[in-house]
Amino acid sequence: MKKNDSYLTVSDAIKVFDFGGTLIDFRPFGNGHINDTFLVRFRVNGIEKKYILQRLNGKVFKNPEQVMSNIVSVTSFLRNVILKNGGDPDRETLNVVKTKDKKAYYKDGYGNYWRVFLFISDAVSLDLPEDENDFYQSAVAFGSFQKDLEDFPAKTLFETIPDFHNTPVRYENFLKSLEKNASGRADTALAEIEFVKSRKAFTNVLEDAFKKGELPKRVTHNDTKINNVMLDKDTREPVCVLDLDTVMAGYSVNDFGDSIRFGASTAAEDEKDLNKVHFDIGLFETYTRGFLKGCGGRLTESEIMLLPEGAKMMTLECGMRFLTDYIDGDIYFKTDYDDHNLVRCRTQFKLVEEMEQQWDEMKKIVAKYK
Ligand code: ADP
Ligand code: GN1
Ligand code: MG
Repeated sequence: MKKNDSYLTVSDAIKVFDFGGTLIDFRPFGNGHINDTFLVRFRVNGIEKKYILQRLNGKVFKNPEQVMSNIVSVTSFLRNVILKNGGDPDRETLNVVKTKDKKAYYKDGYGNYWRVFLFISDAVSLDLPEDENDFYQSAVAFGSFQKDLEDFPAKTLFETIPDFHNTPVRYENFLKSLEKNASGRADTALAEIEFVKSRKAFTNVLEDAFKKGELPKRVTHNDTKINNVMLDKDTREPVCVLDLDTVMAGYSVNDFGDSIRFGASTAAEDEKDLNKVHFDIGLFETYTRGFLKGCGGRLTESEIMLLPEGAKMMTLECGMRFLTDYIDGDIYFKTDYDDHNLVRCRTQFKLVEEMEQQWDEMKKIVAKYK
């Protein structure tokens, strides 16, 4: 956070919420690309209690009230499912801590939105799976998320970021950014721009399947990176799905696909050495197995057969979003250095290429699980 930003200080924001007890300390936390996240520690009756305080990214979320409304309704629904299953709802879903005047969030005088969740203890959020089982368990977690929200009416959710995973619309936006070239950087990304343009036809595949009735709209998470799930620190089994800002109606295959683009890679999303970046088909199969187990038979046969399309679509779309942001001048994703978004888009395109090379194999794998 820059010192001269017009922001309420974190310590002032903390005073607004109903923590009880005395503040021990707070510090920046996690590796999200969007919100500002802080770990806040309090002492309540001699016991240390941890919370997550977040300042929502107002550039990304134009209607924070709608974001919070979606989160409150989805987590209330999940609470009941967890209770029915004999689980611990304080740990297995996000829990909103209200402000002293009983609101789910606080809007400060600068227009920034703040919110607090109970901290999920004794659990880990990983930026890369440490072994295959971690990836498998994250798949079970996101699959179960589908199953647990099966009876939640998807239509009642606000579309908090319009066309978030509508790839043809993303493609049109990419062309508009290119036309504008606000950063003047388009010349430095000619090969990457060509890569996207030559895949225009593919961007329509899922929207077409939806129009043909082959792909239902369900409640989806829409940001299924492994660091958005918490695994138990000892058993490494799923505890809680986090980062519910983009819960909306969407395609299950995109939830599947976003995890693949991030976790079935042999390197980090921003690895500069492309020789280290490969699509790992073994991990693709591992995730397929875990996701479908978590879904518990809820996906239709045509959805299962479109899982490879979801993987390629989310990887291409995310690369295109990084490239668009690079051309726009880094206005959306947090970046640590000048070419960060360009580096990120290159890893995604490398993965897309390798998926294309192994397409028949991917299709064979999912067919085994129909
Ligand atoms: P962003 O949208 O910026 O990715 P997240 O909501 O994913 O923000 O939070 C960033 C990180 O903070 C997560 O990846 C996770 O490591 C950590 N985190 C978020 N909420 C919690 C929570 N309730 N308990 C423990 N850790 C959390
Ligand atoms: C953002 O917030 P975070 O870091 O979990 C982004 C995702 C991208 C991802 C790329 C709201 O996710 O869509 O896939 O970065 N979230 C939003 O790492 O745009
Ligand atoms: Mg996150």
